[in-house]
Amino acid sequence: MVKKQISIIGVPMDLGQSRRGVDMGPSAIRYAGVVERLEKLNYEIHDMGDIEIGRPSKDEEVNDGNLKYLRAVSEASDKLALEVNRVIESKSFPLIFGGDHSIAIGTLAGISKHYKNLGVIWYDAHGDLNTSETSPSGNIHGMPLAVSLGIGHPALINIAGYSPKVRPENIVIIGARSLDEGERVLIREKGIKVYTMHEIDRLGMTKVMEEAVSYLKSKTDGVHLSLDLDGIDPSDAPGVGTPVLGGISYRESHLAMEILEESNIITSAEFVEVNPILDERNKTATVAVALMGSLFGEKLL
Ligand code: EXY
Ligand code: MN
Ligand code: MN
Ligand code: MN
Repeated sequence: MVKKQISIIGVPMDLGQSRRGVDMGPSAIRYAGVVERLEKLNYEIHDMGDIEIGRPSKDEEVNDGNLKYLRAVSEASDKLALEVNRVIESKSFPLIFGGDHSIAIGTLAGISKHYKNLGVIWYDAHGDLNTSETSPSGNIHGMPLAVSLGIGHPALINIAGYSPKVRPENIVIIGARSLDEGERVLIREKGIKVYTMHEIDRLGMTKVMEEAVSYLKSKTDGVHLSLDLDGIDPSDAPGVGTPVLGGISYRESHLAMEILEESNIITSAEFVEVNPILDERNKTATVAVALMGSLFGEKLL
């Protein structure tokens, strides 16, 4: 039997936000035993190592309007898109480790051209739908979903030479509990499907995930899971740069991954925002790896 292939790409990116340390996320996730865990599930794992990220000087921080480290983020996105593209061409499943969430710009640029109708599940406390005009911080990690819709600076939206990467009706956001005003406007304007913590509490995670799967399944030919560890409650995932109280529990997240695994719709995934400097004994990376276990089919019995 040919083993299913997974290719890991690490992206030690910390320039999309203001708290150093998230560049060590890929190491922390590897240290938490991801390769061994997935090998046990009978996958053949190719660890492609890390993308090289430029180290710009501090004065490059604000170099284009309200977009911190625009050039460095754009260059890294280009590199990541090329690498992800290569992985898909080799018929392997791309599994990307962040780094901050700005890396999703490059991930989606590498993935989307391989699908007619890519779906995206954005598991996150935030919408990541800001632009330089609406962002309160200038941090690009608050913008990648808008960028992927084709809204934002040309140096970000045109990575890999095409835009947009995803249609608004193919996106489901899960776990939102911190949205800026501009993001709310965009969600309404574009009709993006959002399950906030309110819906998760009210309907339960089973119903939320079943609805999300059936919403995407019929109209997409591939679905990317972009999982920001800050979607999970800070009591379970403390090692993130922008924690928000009242999040999804560890158990609910396992259930969500199990339902995704059963649905068989996920064709690529990334786990981002793990910051070992802010963590408690690598707890957040360990949570990330445990969730990957469920996503790839781990069963107790
Ligand atoms: N909405 C805020 C901003 O744009 O600055 C916070 C964004 C945090 C983004 C995190 C990674 O998901
Ligand atoms: Mn995010
Ligand atoms: Mn977030
Ligand atoms: Mn379970």
